[in-house]
Amino acid sequence: MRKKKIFPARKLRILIPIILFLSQTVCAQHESKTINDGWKFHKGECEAAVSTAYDDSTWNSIHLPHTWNTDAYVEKKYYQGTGWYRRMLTLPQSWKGKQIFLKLDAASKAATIHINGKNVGEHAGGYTASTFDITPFCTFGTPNSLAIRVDNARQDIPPISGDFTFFGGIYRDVWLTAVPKQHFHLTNHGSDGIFISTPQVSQEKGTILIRGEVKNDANQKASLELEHTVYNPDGSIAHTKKQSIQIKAGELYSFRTETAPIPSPKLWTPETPHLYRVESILRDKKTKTILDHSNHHTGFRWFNFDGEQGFCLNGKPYKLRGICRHQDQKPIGVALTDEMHRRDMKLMKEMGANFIRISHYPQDDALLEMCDKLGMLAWEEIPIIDIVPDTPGYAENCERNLREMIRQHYNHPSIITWGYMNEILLVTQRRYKKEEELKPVLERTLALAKRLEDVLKEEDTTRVSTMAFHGSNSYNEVGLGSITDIVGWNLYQGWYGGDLTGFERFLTEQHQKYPSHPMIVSEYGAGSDRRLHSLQPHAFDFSIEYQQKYLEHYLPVLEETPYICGGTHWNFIDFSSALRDESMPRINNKGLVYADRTPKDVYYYYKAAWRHDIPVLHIASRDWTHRAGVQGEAPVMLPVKVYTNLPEVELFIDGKSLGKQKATNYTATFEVPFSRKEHFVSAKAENKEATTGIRIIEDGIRLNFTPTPMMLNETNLRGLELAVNVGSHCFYTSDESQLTWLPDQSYTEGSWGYIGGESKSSQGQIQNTNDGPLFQTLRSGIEGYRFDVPNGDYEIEFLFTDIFRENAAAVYLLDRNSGAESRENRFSIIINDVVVEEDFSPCRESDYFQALRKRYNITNFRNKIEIHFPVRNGKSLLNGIKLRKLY
Ligand code: GCB
Ligand code: CA
Repeated sequence: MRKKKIFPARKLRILIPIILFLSQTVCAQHESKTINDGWKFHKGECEAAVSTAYDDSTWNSIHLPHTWNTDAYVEKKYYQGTGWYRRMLTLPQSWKGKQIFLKLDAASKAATIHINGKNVGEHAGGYTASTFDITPFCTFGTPNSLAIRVDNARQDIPPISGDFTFFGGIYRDVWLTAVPKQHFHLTNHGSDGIFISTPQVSQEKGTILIRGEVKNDANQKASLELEHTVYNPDGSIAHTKKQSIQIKAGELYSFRTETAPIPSPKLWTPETPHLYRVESILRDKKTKTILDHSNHHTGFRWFNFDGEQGFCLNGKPYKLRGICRHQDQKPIGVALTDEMHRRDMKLMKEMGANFIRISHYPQDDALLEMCDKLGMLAWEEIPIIDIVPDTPGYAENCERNLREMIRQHYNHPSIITWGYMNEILLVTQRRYKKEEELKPVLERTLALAKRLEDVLKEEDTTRVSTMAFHGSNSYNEVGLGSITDIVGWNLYQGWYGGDLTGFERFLTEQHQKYPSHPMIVSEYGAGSDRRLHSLQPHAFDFSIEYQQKYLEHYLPVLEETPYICGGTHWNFIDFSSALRDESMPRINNKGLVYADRTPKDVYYYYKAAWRHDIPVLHIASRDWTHRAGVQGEAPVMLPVKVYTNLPEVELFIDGKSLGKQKATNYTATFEVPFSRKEHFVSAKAENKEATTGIRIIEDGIRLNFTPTPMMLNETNLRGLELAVNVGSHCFYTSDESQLTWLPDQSYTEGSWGYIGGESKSSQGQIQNTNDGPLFQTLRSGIEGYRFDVPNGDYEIEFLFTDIFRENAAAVYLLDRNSGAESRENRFSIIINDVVVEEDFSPCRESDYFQALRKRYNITNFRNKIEIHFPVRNGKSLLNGIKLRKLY
């Protein structure tokens, strides 16, 4: 047995003071912790909650991060109003004599803090942090009541317009900090009061400039020592500097130290994100006790934007391969954990991106930390969108939010540009058509832009300024184009209007007119819905294949046009936009990944184009797992596309080779014969690897297939369920039943199809169904439908939704259906001369934009089923049809 060591009393007498001394130096420091747990929440106004005695036992128990707006996934009119958060806060006795700070990383849009019934302060701005010195309001050792009123309805705080949900709540961390009376300036616009830059930077040498302020909150002057240490990426010390300072009671002391040149610094690039650590320590001069300390990362890099050459990083041309990123995730809204933000950054990096537009507002520190660490250049902006209102206080709030963003994220080497306006003329021009009405709005827009530009340059001379414009030269005409250092263009040719080639035409024209303007394509994208697939995709059909087609057109233009600095795809994720309808109501589905972050096919297109260090091979239209086709003679030929960065691909169906193809634009497309209920499609390619020689890269997917006969006869009708997405060229697979509805076809003898009419569609949300896209397309003025089927018993189902009502879309939505005809449509339905519905009006039976399904059992004695829709008023219409053989 081991003998227990027992300290003799004499030794203890020596040890105890040492332990006490050590614990004192530790305790003396800056202590920070989250207080995310144990909150109570009440939706609605509740001024009484300020009072210490208020009984919140009926409120909901919640944890932060929290948002009250998960309703935005269901309701267009999501809750915009007030919410209250309450919590008890007991500060340890040992904190007495310290300075206590409360920091909210984000509360949207505005927060008012109350402690023990007293108003501590307010913060206006939903995307930047705010720090309050709560020392005078608190007691130690006994509970303090903390009540925070949050408001997401304020119209004097940006954003007030935009294609995304303004989620309300305290949706990022809340921190409690205790520091000795002398500390860094922790209430400096939500920053930690230290600002690091690299005034000299080249291959040969770099210097680091550390600026900041120290505050003395004591009643007597303080003699302090301030020490900065710079650590090399390998952890060794590159530089230290110490200075003595004296600060009077209650005063702020500004410091500014530049290191000696560090020779041959390791440069920060997205490929080599070398970080130098800067440690700043504040000590008591006499006792050497550490009072405050902080750590930051910085990096050595320089860059340049040029109208002709595009972007240069560390002296070399460098294409910005980027994405825009919103911060929400269905179904939790914006209350994401840090790991979720980090997960997004890893996914973008994995895809090969080197640039992110943090849009349309400042985002979580976790995201910025990852930009630095993973190597992702960044554009960050404040959310001034669509129009500048004349609301009192608005401009001041914009200015403060801009300063906050810059100070809070100043130290991140990843950030290269700050932005402050997005498509600011979009709603402006739509709302004010008359010259005299427009003029004052343009004037205040320009005035605000100039004011913010000055503020930006006052705050930060090391980065450039930017704005994002929608595709109209009017930005240049009114003078906005020349205010910022660089311009971003949000371009949607081939989506909201025009054709795909309009994209490069627009850029060429801009470049010719304004050759000195450095340009980024700050947005481009197309919506997609995994339930919709098409062999002839076109704009606004929301098919997975149109998104592919659109991006396969845009990306090469961005890559191959030297004067374009780069692009940021809109958007990395399918994000929440409560006002949007379209195929997935409440969601803008232009993501490269779905809301749950499962990659869409196009994610792999980018990955193939951008990653050269690893082989990429991906069979596309992957989530089209229930394929269907009309079969003339077996088998049905359907295209299968592969995304790859390897030179050549071989495709197999059920192990049988369909030959090899060279990839162009990172794609290879094969015509594949489908004939069975289940197929296994696989792709193989050779990758030449430096160490191991040739390695075979493979991908494979299992696909279900349902053929529908072109010619209907006795032999092929068994089990027939012929479902047609009338009015559409898209296959639609229901999420709920997995039934695939075929694209419509016009009737030919012996087969089936529509007679007459024209296809029409709407982006309006369809009620009563989760199969919206099926009902959003229809044939208007359809005369009839015909199936040349043999005699027997059948079930026929009709899908109807009247979409012919003017639908006031949100003004910022570039709606394609505005101005749609408004009418009531009434018609009869006759099946094989039997009138099954007389003077039927879909909109009267279940209102406009409501799904309606009608099913009839019939016995066919004529060797065909002939349906007619004689019109009584307006036009006939049909959104879907299904024929099932019963007996
Ligand atoms: C834009 C806006 C962005 C929208 C996007 C879209 O131009 O800047 O906020 O979400 O278009 O999808 O329409
Ligand atoms: Ca349809």
